[in-house]
Parts: sequence; C-alpha cells; structure tokens
Amino acid sequence: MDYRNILTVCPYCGAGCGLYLQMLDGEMVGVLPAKEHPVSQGKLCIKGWNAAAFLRHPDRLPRPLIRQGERFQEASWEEALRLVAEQFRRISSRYGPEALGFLASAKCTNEENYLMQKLARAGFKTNNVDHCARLCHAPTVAGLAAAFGSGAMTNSTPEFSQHTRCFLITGSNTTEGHPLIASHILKAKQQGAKLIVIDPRQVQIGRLADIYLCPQPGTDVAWLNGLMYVIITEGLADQQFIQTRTEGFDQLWEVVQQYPPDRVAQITGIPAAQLQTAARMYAQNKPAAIIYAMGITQHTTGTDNVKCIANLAMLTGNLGIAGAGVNPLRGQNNVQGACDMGALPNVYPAYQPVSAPEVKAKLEAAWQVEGLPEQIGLTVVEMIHAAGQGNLRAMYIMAENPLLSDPDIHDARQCLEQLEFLVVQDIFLSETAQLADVVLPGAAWAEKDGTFTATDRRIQRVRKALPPPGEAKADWEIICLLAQRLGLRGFDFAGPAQIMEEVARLAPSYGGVSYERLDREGFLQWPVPSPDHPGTPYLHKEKFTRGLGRFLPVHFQEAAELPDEEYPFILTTGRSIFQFHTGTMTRRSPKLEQEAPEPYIEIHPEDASRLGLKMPGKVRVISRRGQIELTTRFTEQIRPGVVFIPFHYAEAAANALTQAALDPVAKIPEYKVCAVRVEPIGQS
Ligand SMILES: Nc1nc2c(c(=O)[nH]1)N[C@H]1C(S)=C(S)[C@@H](COP(=O)(O)OP(=O)(O)OC[C@H]3O[C@@H](n4cnc5c(=O)[nH]c(N)nc54)[C@H](O)[C@@H]3O)O[C@H]1N2
Ligand SMILES: Nc1nc2c(c(=O)[nH]1)N[C@H]1C(S)=C(S)[C@@H](COP(=O)(O)OP(=O)(O)OC[C@H]3O[C@@H](n4cnc5c(=O)[nH]c(N)nc54)[C@H](O)[C@@H]3O)O[C@H]1N2
Ligand code: SF4
Ligand SMILES: [Mo]
Repeated sequence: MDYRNILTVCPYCGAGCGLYLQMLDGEMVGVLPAKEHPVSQGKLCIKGWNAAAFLRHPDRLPRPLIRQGERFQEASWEEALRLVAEQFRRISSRYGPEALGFLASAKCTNEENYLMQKLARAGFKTNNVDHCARLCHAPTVAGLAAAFGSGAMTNSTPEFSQHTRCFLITGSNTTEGHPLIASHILKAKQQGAKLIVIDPRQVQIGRLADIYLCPQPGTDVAWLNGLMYVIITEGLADQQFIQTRTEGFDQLWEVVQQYPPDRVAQITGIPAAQLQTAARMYAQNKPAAIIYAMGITQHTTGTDNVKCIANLAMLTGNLGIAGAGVNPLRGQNNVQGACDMGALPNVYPAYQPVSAPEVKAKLEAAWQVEGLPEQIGLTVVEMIHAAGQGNLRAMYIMAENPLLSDPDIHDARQCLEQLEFLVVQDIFLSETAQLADVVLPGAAWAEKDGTFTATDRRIQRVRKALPPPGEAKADWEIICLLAQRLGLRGFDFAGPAQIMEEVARLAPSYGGVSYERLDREGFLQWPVPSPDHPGTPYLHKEKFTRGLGRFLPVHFQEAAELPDEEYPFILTTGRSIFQFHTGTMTRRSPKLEQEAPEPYIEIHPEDASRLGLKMPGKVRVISRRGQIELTTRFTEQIRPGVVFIPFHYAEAAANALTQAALDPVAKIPEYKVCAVRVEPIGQS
C-alpha cells in the first residue's frame, strides 16, 4: 500500500490555507489541515474540509466539446485546438486584434495567468485581457496605487493575532468570506484587542464587535470622512507621521472639514455619538488594522471609498508597522496572483505599465516579438458590452462564469450571443460554457502543479496529487498547445517550474521566487526581488513605494440607482459561508450544498410585516432589469429598507437584478446597491 500526504493550498478563498491531500494507492481518501501553516495553523473552514469533494464529480468535463447547432459533440484535442486556432487567426486578421478578448482567472495558477496574458499580448497583440479582479478589488489596486504606490494588502494575516490592538472592519463578512482570517482577528480580540465593525448588515463579526455601526449602503465616503473629522478636531491625528511620511494634508482637511458628525448622521444614518466613539477607539489603539472587502469596493464610488480608507490609515500613522495597515481581503485563492501576473488590461507582470516605452522594449526583447500594443485594453464588463456592439468578435474565457457573475446577466447573455466565436475552458459545463462554440476541459487545482498567491502576497506551491479526469489537461498545458498550433515562439515549457523562471526574470517583485525556494521555505511574500531576499511581511516600512504617501480627499456621491416609489428597497448582494460564487464547485460538494441548498432573501421583520410576508414563504423580487423568485428569511441583522440576496444560485440569480453601472476609474460594477421591489407570491 502506498500512503502519502501531499501538501497544497485550499482552492477557495484568498486566505490561502495549507492542507494535505491524503492519497492511498493513487486515490484521494481525505483532506488534512496543515499544522505548521502560518495562516491556517492546523485548521480549515468547512469549504477547506470539503475542498476535494467536487474533483471526481460525474459532471467533470473529460473531453473537448465542439458545438454542432444546438448540441455539443465530443472532439479530440487535435480537432478542438485546430478550430480555435483557425477562428482566432481568421477573426484577428479580418477585424484586427482589438476584436479579440481574453479572460484569465483567479482560480488558476500564477503560471497559467502569466501564459494567458502572454498569449493575448505576444500572440495576438492585444491588451484585451482581464479577469474577475475587475468585479472585486480593482478599486483597491487603483486607489492604493495612487495613495501608496502599491495596490496590495499592506500587512500579513498572522500579524493580526500577534500585533494588532484594534480592528476596523468594514464591508467584509469576515467569518463567512475569509473564516481563517477571522480566526486571527477573534484570537486578538480574546487577547484584548478592540473590534469596530461598520456594515449595513450586522454579520457575525459585527455581533462580536465592541462597537457596531450600521450605515445606509453606499454612504462609505461620508462616514470615513466623518471619522477623520473627529480624529483631526480632537487632536488624535499622528502629526509626526503626517509631516514626515505624507503629502496633501491641507487639501484633505479642506474636504474633511465639511463632514462633521451631524451631517454624516444625516447621510449615513450613523448617530453622531457612535461615530465619535469609533473614531476615538481606532485612533487611540495602535497598531490598528483596517480590514475591508466587497462592501467597500463594489460601488460606483469604489475607488473613492478605498482612497478614504488609505487617508484614514495615514492620518493615524497606521502604516509601515506590524499589525496595522490597509488590508483589502482579496477574494479568490489566486486573485492576488492573477493581478501580479498582469492579467489586467493596463499592466504587464508586476504592474509594469503597458504604456511605458521602456517596459514595452523590455518585454519585446524577452518574448522575442515586435509591436506589443501600447493601448490599454478593455475590462471585463467593457468586453461584454463591446461584444454586444459588434466590436469584439471572439472571446477566450478561462475559468470564469460571467453569465452568472457579471451584473445584469440578461444583457450580458445577449451581448455574448453576438460573438462569432466563444471558447470556454472550464472543469464543468458552466452557464457560460453552455454558450460556447468550443469547450476545453481543464484540470482542477489538485490535478496540476503551480503556485497561488494568497491575499497577504504569500506565494505558495500547489501540488499535483491525482490525474485529471479523462483527457482533461492543465490550463497551462492547453495554452501552450494552442500557442504552438498558432506557430508562436516562447510557449514550449517543460512545466510550471520553468514558467516561474520566466516570471521571475520579468516581474521584479517575483525576482527571487523559484520552486526550489518555495519547496524549501514553504512560502515567499512579495516583494522578493532577488534569490537572497527574505520576502516582505509588511509594506511601506521606511517609505512608501511612491516615496511619500499621498492624501487623496474625496467628496461623498450617491449610488447610481436609489430606491423610489416603484422600487422602494436597496438590494445588496454577496455570499454565504457554504457556497462559492456561481456554485459550480460547492453545489457539487454534497456537504456544502446540503447546508445551503436554496436561494433566499434576507429582509427585516418590520418590512416583512408591512408587506404581509410569511416565513418561510416565497417572494418575487423585481428590478428594472429582471425578476427572480426565492424564499424569505427574516432577520433583524439588516437595516430596514435594505434586502440581501446571495449570488450563488442560477435558479434565482441575483445578477438578473443588478446593474452594470461602473466606477469611472476601476470599472467595477455596483453590485452592492440597486433598487428593487418585493412582492409576496401565493400568500394572502
Ligand atoms: N463562502 C465564500 N467565501 C468567499 C467567497 C464565496 O463566494 N463564498 N468569495 C470570495 C471572494 S472572490 C471574495 S471577493 C470575498 C468577498 O468577501 P466579502 O466582501 O466579505 O463578501 P460579501 O458577501 O460580498 O460581503 C460584503 C460585506 O459588505 C457589506 N456591505 C454591503 N453593502 C455595503 C456598503 O455599502 N458599505 C459597507 N461598508 N459594507 C457593505 C455586506 O453586508 C457584507 O458584510 O469572499 C471570498 N470568500
Ligand atoms: N451580485 C454579485 N455578483 C458578483 C459579486 C457579488 O458580490 N455580487 N462578486 C463578484 C466577485 S468579487 C467575483 S470574484 C466574481 C467571481 O466570478 P467568477 O470568477 O465568474 O465565478 P466563479 O464561480 O468563481 O467561476 C470560476 C469558474 O472556473 C471554473 N474552474 C475552477 N477551477 C478551475 C481550473 O482550475 N481550471 C479551469 N479551467 N476552470 C476552473 C469553475 O468551474 C467556474 O466555472 O463574481 C462577482 N459577481
Ligand atoms: S478560510 Fe478560505 S482558504 Fe481557508 S479553508 Fe476556508 S475557504 Fe479555504
Ligand atoms: Mo472576488
């Protein structure tokens, strides 16, 4: 008998927990948490324990599929790749490279994302490459890069339980979205750290808080400016840090002085006294960490919200020290890495701008190509709209499911239907794959080698434990085969380790990364510029990446669509601990599906009784874009006038209701605010 444990990383959230896959005679028999892992420390959340449950599901795609009219026909790799190569070449030469779009993926490895953007840029000369970070932390990347010069989480997860004295958590349902990060926070709280939670829903972490504030959704700039008003007027700002490390304080004060607590109360619904108490608690307990996620970014003012968070941390000197900082919790297992690899329309690997001539020259030399495109490409939602307008003719979607995850999916579907050619590379026949002309079967996380980069810039090895089903292949291998068929040079890699060697040569912050080091040291946190550099647990120690930190003051602006008589409720959407995104994996994991099998709407009992709703009962929820039917859940943990729907369920897709209003800078859609009406069905 051959029994072995293979150390790898959980495929779900950006916490990046370590786990072992237990293998007996080549079969997977279980999952074990890794005791020595610095983040998970021998624990896993329920998704981690069930991370392998979908791998052998009968719905896994074993062979390529080619559309024949309304149906799919199984095909050989040879046939499928020949068709993809022919169509992409034809469409590119007929309409130009801008008619092609590529979606890379935060579910795939760094090596796979690196190759996808290389294929788009070196192979087809377009920067139309993006991925779900656009729907997630694009405002973080834009806002923090402007303020600090680097758009990543400043500190590290283990610091929360070792150093942090105060947490300000906003727009993060931490115990459900990042459970093993929450456990560091709760450990710190047990040791006496203060906990402030600001969220329109009193999610579990809010119920455990010292102070919980309940703002109206979409009013974050107002209360953040309000906190700064109190800190400045009460003399709690860190003058020395402001003077030596930052610029633009006077401009900040000009704006912030217009947000006294009484005005903030009118805009946000947060009582003035509560705002003052929270401001004092945050400013007087150092080091203090701000932790945020989608409640801050998924707004038309997402970038403004992030800038305010950066302002608040600089104002109190909470940067460049352990346990403090601005900590955007990145969502997917490898969304940090997909951004680092340049799967974004404006930057090459390690955020080197596509518009900089010296960067272009460097990559042209390295990739042995000429004429890399300088023009910034299209973002996710822009690509979908360009397809609808006939400007984008072909798309290659690797490991994303936009027909459930994009806003306003009825419109998204109509747009994608206009494409001349759609390739989807997935492990299941997702909603998006069902629309494809060619479906390419990928290998899942436990079936391939590579690296994922967790939210705290922690690069870790993912290891192959078992073969993919049927003829499915690792995504990196599929891209290489396609590129070779297209006659492109520079895609003949022996394996992921060799791809990482190329990444390390071209991406300065990954310069010291190698598989040999990762195997020896367990993880590396970027920037790790050279083989002898130890890696960086927290950023901006002596100076900011851009030199001085820059205050970027912003005024409050309303959300794009507010309630009115016809659509009187604010809909906010998000997650449940048991399900992940569009459910392709968790809904095929029996224990997870059993816990949360059905779509639901959370509504305050006052609103429910006004509408005459019953629990359990069914309602129809209607927005200007669509309607869905689901089950009611009454809870006092939501603001009256606000309803919540998770977006995991195809049978009642929250994104049938949401809208594609975008943040003008980051181009993220406003998933967290739109107007809806709620009607009882079959109740009297
Ligand atoms: N179980 C599970 N875990 C996941 C995922 C999953 O699908 N399932 N997805 C992963 C991914 S990709 C991501 S991005 C993360 C997301 O992690 P979170 O961002 O924690 O998840 P959401 O459910 O979107 O929750 C956002 C929070 O913002 C609050 N909120 C809503 N509107 C506003 C507002 O206007 N202002 C403020 N301040 N707060 C608001 C909501 O009440 C909620 O508490 O989770 C990751 N982890
Ligand atoms: N209403 C609403 N909508 C939202 C959000 C919200 O809060 N509210 N959040 C947004 C956010 S933050 C995010 S990140 C997006 C997520 O949006 P998506 O990324 O579109 O959602 P996923 O379900 O994670 O899609 C991943 C796909 O990859 C496949 N897959 C998994 N592993 C592999 C692999 O190794 N290889 C291949 N080839 N395929 C694989 C899965 O089967 C699945 O189809 O959703 C966004 N949409
Ligand atoms: S916290 Fe995230 S990374 Fe850790 S086990 Fe749960 S889903 Fe996986
Ligand atoms: Mo996300």
